[in-house]
Amino acid sequence: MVQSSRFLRACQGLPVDRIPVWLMRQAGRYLPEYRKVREQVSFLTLCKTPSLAVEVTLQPVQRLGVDAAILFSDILLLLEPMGIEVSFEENGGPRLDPTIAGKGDVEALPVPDPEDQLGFVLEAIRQLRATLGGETALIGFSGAPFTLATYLIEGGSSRDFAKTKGLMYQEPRTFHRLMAHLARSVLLYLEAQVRAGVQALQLFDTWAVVLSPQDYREYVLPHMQELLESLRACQVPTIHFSLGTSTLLDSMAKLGAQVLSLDWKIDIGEAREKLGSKQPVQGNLDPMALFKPAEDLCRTVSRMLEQGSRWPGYIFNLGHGIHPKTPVENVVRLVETVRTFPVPAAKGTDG
Ligand code: 1CP
Repeated sequence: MVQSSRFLRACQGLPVDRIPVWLMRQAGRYLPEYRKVREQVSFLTLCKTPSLAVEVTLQPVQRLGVDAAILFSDILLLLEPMGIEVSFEENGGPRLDPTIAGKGDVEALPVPDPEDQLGFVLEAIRQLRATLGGETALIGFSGAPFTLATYLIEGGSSRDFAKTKGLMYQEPRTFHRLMAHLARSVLLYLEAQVRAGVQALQLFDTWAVVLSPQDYREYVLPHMQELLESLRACQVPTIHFSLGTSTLLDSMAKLGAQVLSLDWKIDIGEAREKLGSKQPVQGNLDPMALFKPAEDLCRTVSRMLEQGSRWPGYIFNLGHGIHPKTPVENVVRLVETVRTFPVPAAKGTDG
């Protein structure tokens, strides 16, 4: 199927007229128009009010001209219909209560019904698809099972992930059961998002970085492979994001995701060399590079574009979310640099 959106074409490894770009956390506190909405409502109210979620999803599309919109929501919202109370302290991290500590807790967790319990997310998707033109793709997302498990077990953010690894090593069967439960819940949630209209799916496995390659292979990889295999039936591209893409790259190449989103700790050229010309990739500017002086930033980005676009199947993005204190004019400049980067003719034709 020929796709009109250059983002969707790049996800499939097809040639494009220019390198598509979007940015993780492109809707967020660095944008004055986002802060204005947040002065009126809490973060959770924003996520749960479709008209407001639609408004902030569109803010970076309008200001930056990015090639994809990502639904404004949060990975932790899927945990509420499991009976977990989620709260966000102002300018602080999330809190979850109660936490998961053993077999009984895992067995008591229900699988959420997205149509019934996360209808506000699906309604925002329907409104967004009715608003966005064919050029700007709409990305849906979920936390990946391991990253969701860390929040359930730790009760929030963590430095050492001691409780998560404690459960993993002391009760491996319980841990696998939790992963299977989360994988099932994520599958149903993402299928519902596709039915509502998203055109690509990103799985955020941010905290996989804390695992050794062996533990990743043992506790995470099989669950992810099964999930991604089931998602194939949705017939939309899947993007796998994680930190730790330099240490876990070998396993991540075996996940079965269409696109691998890379963090900044590996050169994009080196990653592409390792993964081969057929593996579409996304990334991988260090979000802090947006604090560089303008000329340095442009040089860094141009070098990345040259290395990344050696083969088709490249989407420009950051290696993680934008920092809230990022100067907005640098973000505008970044997107403009990508949008005007000339794709060599040989890579921009046939197709
Ligand atoms: O207004 C605010 O200050 C709230 C800050 C905020 C925002 C803007 C949070 C709280 N979440 C979000 C939006 C969000 N989160 C999006 C929206 C779409 C976009 O990218 O524009 C997405 C995709 C997420 C995903 C998310 N939430 C992840 C995975 C990606 C990543 O950043 O690693 C994670 C780990 C979360 C949890 C979360 N949400 C918010 C916070 C402060 C945290 C905790 C992060 C941590 O534990 O360090």
